[in-house]
Formats: sequence, C-alpha cells, structure tokens
Amino acid sequence: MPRRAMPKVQIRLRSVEVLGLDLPMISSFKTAHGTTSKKRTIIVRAEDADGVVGWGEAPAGDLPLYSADTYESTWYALTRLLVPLIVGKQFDGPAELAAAYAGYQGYNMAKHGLECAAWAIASVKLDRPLRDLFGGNKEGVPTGESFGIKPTVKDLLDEIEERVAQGFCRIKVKIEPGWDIDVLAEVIATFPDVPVMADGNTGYDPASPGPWEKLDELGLLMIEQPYPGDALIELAELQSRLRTAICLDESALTPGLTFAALRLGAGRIVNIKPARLGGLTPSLAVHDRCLDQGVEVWCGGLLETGIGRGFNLAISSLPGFSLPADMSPARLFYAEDLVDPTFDIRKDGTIAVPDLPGAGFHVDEKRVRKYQSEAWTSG
Ligand code: OSB
Ligand code: MG
Repeated sequence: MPRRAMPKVQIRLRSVEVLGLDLPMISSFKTAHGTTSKKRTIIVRAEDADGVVGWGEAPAGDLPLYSADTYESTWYALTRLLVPLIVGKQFDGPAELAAAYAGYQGYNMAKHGLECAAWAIASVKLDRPLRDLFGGNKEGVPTGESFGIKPTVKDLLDEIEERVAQGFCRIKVKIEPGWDIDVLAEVIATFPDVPVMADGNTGYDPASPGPWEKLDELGLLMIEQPYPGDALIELAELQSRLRTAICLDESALTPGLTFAALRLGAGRIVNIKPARLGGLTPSLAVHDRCLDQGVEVWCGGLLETGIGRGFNLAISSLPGFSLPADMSPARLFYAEDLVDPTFDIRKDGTIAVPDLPGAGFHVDEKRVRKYQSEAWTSG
C-alpha cells in the first residue's frame, strides 16, 4: 500500500552541475573496509527552467569497498548517463524524473545525488519541506554515533564518553576480527545505560567460527552486516543461531534484494541508506514495505556533509524509522560543513528534522566552491 501521494510538480532541469569536492577530514574513520582520512564527495547542483536551484550529494568512496560505486564511477554515471538523459526534459515530479533512469543497473549513488536535487527543487516549488512531501511525522530523529576502529580500547572509551555527554543515544562500534568481543564487553561495562550495537562491515569470513555466540550473550541492540553482502544463505544460517538481530547494510542494495534477504531470514532489521539504495524513491519503498511487515528500519550514513544529511533527516521522520540513526554532525569529521547553519545533536539525543523547503539546510555555495576540485556542466 503506497503511504503517500508522490508530489506532482513540473520539473525541467535547464542545467546540471556535477562538482567534485576534496574535503579534508579532521579525524579519520576506520572500518573493516579500510580507513577514510580524506573524503572526496560529489555534489549535484541542478537548476530548473523556472530558476529554482536544488542540491544533492552522492557520497561515493574512493575505492569500491563498501559498494561497487566509486567517486570515478559516480562521476561517469552522472556526466555521461544520467544527466544527459534527463536534462531539458519535462517531468511531473522527482519520482518521474528518477523513473527515467531506473532501468539502468547500478550507479546507485549517482542516481541518489541527482534525485535529491530534483526533490529539493520540488520542495521549493511547492513551498513544503521534504518531511511533509515524504509523509514524515517526527520533529526530531534519535541519533547514535558510529565509532571507528581505534588504536586502543582506551581511545575508543574516551571518545564514547565525550559523545554520550553530548547526547548521542546509541553506541555503534565498528568491529573486525581481533577487535570485537573484548572491546564490546568493555564498552557495555563502561556505558551500561546506553544501547550498544556492532557493525562488521562484511569483514568476517562465513567459513570461520567468528565471535558470534559470545557477542550474542552481550545483549547487543543488533549486529550489522557481519558477512559479505551476497552471503545471504550464510547470514540466514547465522541469524537462525542468534537471539541478537542481524541488520542488513551492504546486502541491501536495491528494494528487491532487501526484501529477498528479509524473506530468507538473512536479517531482521534494515539500515536504510538512500545513497546505497539508489535514491529516495527506492528508500521510501523499502520503508513502506518494512513498516507493513513489521521490520524495524533506521537511517544510516556514508559520512555525508550537511547537504546529504538533510535528505537523510527528512526520510528519518517517517514512522517506520524506529531505531536511532547514524547522522554525525559534520563537525566530527570536517573542518566546516557545506551548509550554514549546520546541525547538531540536542541534549535529548535527537537531531531536529529541518523544515526549510529544499535540501533542508541553507547550502553555503562559497564553501562548496572552496573545496571544489573539478566541475562539469551539462550542455
Ligand atoms: O557501515 O554504516 C556503515 C560510513 C562509511 C561506510 C559505511 C558505514 C559508515 C558509517 C557512517 O558507519 C556513519 C555516519 O555517516 O555517520
Ligand atoms: Mg554499516
């Protein structure tokens, strides 16, 4: 059952800029996939025939470790495939625009960045915030922090202490073989009142015994993506042995794959990352069906700047998003955000859902240009 009427509003993009940005990071982020210490991201700036501007972000990584998408493949898809297909054409709304390239396989982050810009334009033209267009009802999004792998357990505990004091209401610990059971046991002993979860980022071999039975005894909120994305049979076998819910991240690349994984029992919770799922329209579809099926979802992140986070916050206002989000404020990673004012966690552990029409936040174009290392403009 569709839960919203997709907004009808004429969109005809007269020009689209694809901008490659080099963002220096003030702290690096280590997961089982590797370490990110410099972030390249792609920002989309679309201008409608009526002069309305919309921004979007495609937060692809440098290397195809998290998913097949990279900065280069996203650049290629936007500049050679997606933008040329839609520029100058008339659409009845952002979902219709996204449908024009929905038949193209892959390039999910590129699709997402472009769809976001179209939604931002629709939101401004209708003078309604994205939350309303999505049918969201929450004013704030409970938010946790995702803690990378650190040199020592003490480094991790110190950082968690700081974040919990700032209000973050759930602890997500990145794990890899050798950095799991003991680390999590100490985290739980030190912060007994805060829900704790683990994220394996596909770093464990299904053929090895792994730390799972011991982790299961710790009472974690969930274990995110312990095995490779396509190891659905092995994930289902593991889930059947554990009380702790497995959460799908790298496995959930499209709505169809997500529903297949759930049907197989490969997990019981879905981390919805609109960029990984190829846009807001497929993410709304995953949300709606999970809500119908009683599957809990929450919104993850890919180290987006405030531009990408605005869309993630808006979708997180939907009723099915029942668990804390990964939505670190830009100050934790970047010297400055690309939106001004930026957002931050509130004392009650939530981040306010923006109600400004468009991307949700005011994009500081000067800053975008300052970090821009390459630019392409449609015809
Ligand atoms: O697995 O959730 C993940 C960042 C990059 C790649 C994968 C993941 C993450 C995070 C980021 O955990 C959390 C955030 O964006 O705040
Ligand atoms: Mg994850």
